[in-house]
Amino acid sequence: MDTSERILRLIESLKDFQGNDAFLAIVDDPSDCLYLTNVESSNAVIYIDNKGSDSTVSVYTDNRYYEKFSSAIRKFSSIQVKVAIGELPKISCSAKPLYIDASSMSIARFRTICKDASLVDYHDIGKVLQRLRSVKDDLEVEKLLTATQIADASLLALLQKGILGMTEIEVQRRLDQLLLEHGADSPSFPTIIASGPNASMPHATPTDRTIEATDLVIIDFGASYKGYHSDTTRTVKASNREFTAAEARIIEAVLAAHSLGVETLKIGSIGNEVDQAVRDSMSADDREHFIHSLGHGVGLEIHEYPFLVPNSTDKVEADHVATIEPGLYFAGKVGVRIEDAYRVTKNGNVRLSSLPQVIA
Ligand SMILES: [Mn+2]
Repeated sequence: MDTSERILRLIESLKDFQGNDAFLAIVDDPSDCLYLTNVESSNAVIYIDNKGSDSTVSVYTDNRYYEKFSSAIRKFSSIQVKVAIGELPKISCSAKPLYIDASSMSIARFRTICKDASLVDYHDIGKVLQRLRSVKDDLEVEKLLTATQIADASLLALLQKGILGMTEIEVQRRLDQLLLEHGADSPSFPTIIASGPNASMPHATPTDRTIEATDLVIIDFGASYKGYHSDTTRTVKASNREFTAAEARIIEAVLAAHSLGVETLKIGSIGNEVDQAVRDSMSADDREHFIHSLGHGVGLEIHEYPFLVPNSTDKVEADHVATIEPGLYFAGKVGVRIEDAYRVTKNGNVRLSSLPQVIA
């Protein structure tokens, strides 16, 4: 999809938002601006001034990005967009409803923009933007798939050389290096390497602990590629040995929970229901050891709509891409997590990674 089509789709969604076609929407979340313009920047504010079928769209940035935005926007086929530098224009908000993403815009910026901020009421369009971005077009899926393939190949290369005797930090650095060598722009997020007893902490930071032959090691990592993120977790043996009976039991339980999550992730399912179904499928004992939420959408941000977490009312739609990542953690002993991202299709969903879920 041409990115200018995305702006038009946003305008249509904003008209539906409150059934009002006169509004001023201001978008300043960096991922939203990237989504709408295809330009990565640290300073962009998009004004959409709408009245009926008449839309004036302006991107405000600074000299560092002016040329990039101008050339991206020259290619727009379906809408006129103006690029400008300098101070953000002040607006009077009495004429039209003001639409902003309240979780993105700072109070400082709000006060800069609004002539009389103390009198201004606003309407939060955060969810409108999140939902628009959550449905991935083919180009986006392609980038997510490439990011995932880079991650797959990097993990296999890491494990081929082995990780026994290295510290967690050394493994983290090597995997990050492999991600770059395989074509990632950067890791998606700080790579998690949690070995042995450290693996019972779901978001452990890598330490200088040396990986031992009897360890299970949680590797949670991803590649960022052209703005899109992959997110995968595997729990691997540090040496060439059989799983112990206790490890095998935990892995089977996590795999069963994962499969149940995959079955439940389909068009029309609700975030909290997917999470709850997985929790309900576990034994009462295991349930105590599943200490985080089930999954999340992934795209321009590593965690985005739809959230598969308790209390989430997010509704799963076709072409959502979301992770399923159940885990079981036994404090000070062991942890197992298996995570993959799935694209929701009309027949269910399709896994993006081609790594085996348990690496023998
Ligand atoms: Mn994740």
